[in-house]
Amino acid sequence: MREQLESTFKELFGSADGAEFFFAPGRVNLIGEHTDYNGGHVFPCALTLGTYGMARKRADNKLHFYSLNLTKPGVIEVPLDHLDYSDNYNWANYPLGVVWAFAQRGKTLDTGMDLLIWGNIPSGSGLSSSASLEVLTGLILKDLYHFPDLTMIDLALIGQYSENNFNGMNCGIMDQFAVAMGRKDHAIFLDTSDLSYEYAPIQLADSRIVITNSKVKHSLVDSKYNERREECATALSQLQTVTGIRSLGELDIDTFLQLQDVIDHPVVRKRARHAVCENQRTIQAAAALKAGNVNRFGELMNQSHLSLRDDYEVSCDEIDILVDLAWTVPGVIGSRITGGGFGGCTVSIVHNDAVDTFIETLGPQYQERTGYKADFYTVDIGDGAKKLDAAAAF
Ligand code: GAF
Repeated sequence: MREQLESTFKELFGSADGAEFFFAPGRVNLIGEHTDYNGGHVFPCALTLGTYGMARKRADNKLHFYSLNLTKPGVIEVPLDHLDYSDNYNWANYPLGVVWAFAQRGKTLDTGMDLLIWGNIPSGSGLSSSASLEVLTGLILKDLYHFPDLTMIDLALIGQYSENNFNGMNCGIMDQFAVAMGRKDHAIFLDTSDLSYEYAPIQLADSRIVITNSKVKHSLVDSKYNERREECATALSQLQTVTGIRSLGELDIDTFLQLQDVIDHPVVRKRARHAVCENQRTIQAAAALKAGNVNRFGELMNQSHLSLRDDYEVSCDEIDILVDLAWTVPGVIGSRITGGGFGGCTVSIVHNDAVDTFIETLGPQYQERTGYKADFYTVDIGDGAKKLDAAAAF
């Protein structure tokens, strides 16, 4: 792909002289879903799939964005003195939002930029193609415009800030953090209450991580996500009338069960129960992985799915079919929905010897029952966002 990026860059912007290459991964979350905006723990890892960017400063004040992923591409041009969201900018609202967020932090760009991107994260799959693009843009701006004081965690926070305030999706920090801070063959055990984290080696014995893309993305995902956040905020404020907690993540399960009646709406109570229990499951799952207990890890993944399906109600029929089928395959250690929900992907831990059977069982049966053709990725865990050296091949 490198050659194709170079030749397109030349074609669009005159020459490729002085342009640099960057990469930011996608992510998969192993467990700890919808806990990151509740001060809880998450356990994601960066993928080797991701977004590549080729970029160079311009002499004028124009930002040029171009994606090789679009079937009907075109250069999107935005002047630096009009950093406003526009539906016409489509995907370019993500990099544009990051330029805007840099300016909000006093890091104004002195000139424009040409940015060409290409990515291999399936879009709409819930594997964080938007966070990947945000952190990629942050890294490019840090490098090209010389902002050495910004750390990778700052870039994650800027990405989240731009997604919340420029793109209107009120996400937590998990995705941008995993994309910025990922480490090869490790998951990140992140406490979102204070951003302390630990790298956990992925010790899956004789098993692999398999992602199954349902190819389904239900509408209103962002608004339903924002609605869940509000429900958790309501639960918290009602609990705060009887306890001094600052987030749902501070509660253990017993304390929650004792206090839960203060939450007046049964649906809101269920949402909070998910947030509290999922956080505790994530802590237990990280400990199980550390102790080499992959089966326990799998059980916790399965429980996580049930909670996301029944209490948090962010699954959907197609995803439930995939998970139910996965649970019937011998050698499947755990399987659950991953990411924000309402479609997207499942993540499963599958014994090496069972991977083929897993795909042969789920593929046709899922297609027969839903009409969709699932995609399967037996994934490797990679590093976080980085600048690529001049000779890097991809
Ligand atoms: C989406 C969000 F962007 C994350 O912040 C996180 O809340 C996740 O859904 C659910 O765990 O990916």
